[in-house]
Amino acid sequence: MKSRRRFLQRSLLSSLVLAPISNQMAGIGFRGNTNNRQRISKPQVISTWNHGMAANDKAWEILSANGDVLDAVEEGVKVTEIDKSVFSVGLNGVPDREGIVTLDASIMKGDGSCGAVAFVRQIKHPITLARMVMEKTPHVLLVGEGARQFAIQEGLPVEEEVLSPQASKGYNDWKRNAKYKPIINVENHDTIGMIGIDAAGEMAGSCTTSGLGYKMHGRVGDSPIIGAGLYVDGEVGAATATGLGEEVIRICGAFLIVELMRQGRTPQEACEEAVKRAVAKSKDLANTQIGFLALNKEGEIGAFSIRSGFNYAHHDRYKQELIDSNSWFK
Ligand code: SD4
Repeated sequence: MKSRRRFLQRSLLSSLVLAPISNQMAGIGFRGNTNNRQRISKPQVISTWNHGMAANDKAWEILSANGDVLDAVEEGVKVTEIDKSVFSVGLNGVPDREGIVTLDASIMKGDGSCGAVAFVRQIKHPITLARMVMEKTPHVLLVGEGARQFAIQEGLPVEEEVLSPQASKGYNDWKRNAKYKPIINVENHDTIGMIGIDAAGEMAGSCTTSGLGYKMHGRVGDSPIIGAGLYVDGEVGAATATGLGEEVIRICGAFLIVELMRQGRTPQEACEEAVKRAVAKSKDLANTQIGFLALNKEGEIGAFSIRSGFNYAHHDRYKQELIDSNSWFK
């Protein structure tokens, strides 16, 4: 029965793939008003910020070859985790106020399977560790030394704890200027959150970050909290977040967006409503940025942020592009 359904879905997909360009130009496969026309197609992958472009390229290699969407969202963000030019994801990231890089990551499938790690040190690919928590343990979230030990037990490489030259310079400057006080919302809003859908409509998401720069040691943000930084429900859609994690956790951001979509909102409407909620509940609005991305099971996307400047990478079979999100404050 399931394979028949898949076959029918695939057949429908092939007919869309083969639809002549004139049909596409005429609007077939598009939805939305003329200012916000969206191509509705599968597979698709979206991810936060411009480092999402390279991550999407990797994910697309897998999706376009009919690979597993979970592999796509894991392999995609692994590119960012080891990108030496990214200072907000992976071991190259900005440290906490003790000068230590601690990482958070989560991964989730449309059937509700999920895994996460938080406050973990020395692990090159926290997203892979999060997937191992999901697939090899009865748990959802491992933190700190326990997560690191699990990684060692599973044979994941453990890296030496050395700050990159840029991170080290930034840390020393910060110590001089911030006088070692914890500060909220140092500009470091560059978590990668990725959501993918395959040709058959299966969905998965991933989220990985070094978290807020110069955070207090032990601080964990939204990214590894299922329902805050990431949520996927294959019956409805998926959402991910970037920005000040405390404010995202307060409103269960990603879960809220998925539930709003379940109630009939489009991904765009759901992201806008979640931002509205965050703005209303914010403890420090003047210093807060949050960006949300959403994708529903039909393949429609949404994005919205509190302030301008948030962008995201979108890859479908037509092209890859970097898109500026609309925002609450213009
Ligand atoms: C956190 N959401 O730890 C993350 C920070 C970030 O883009 O950079 N988001 O709160």
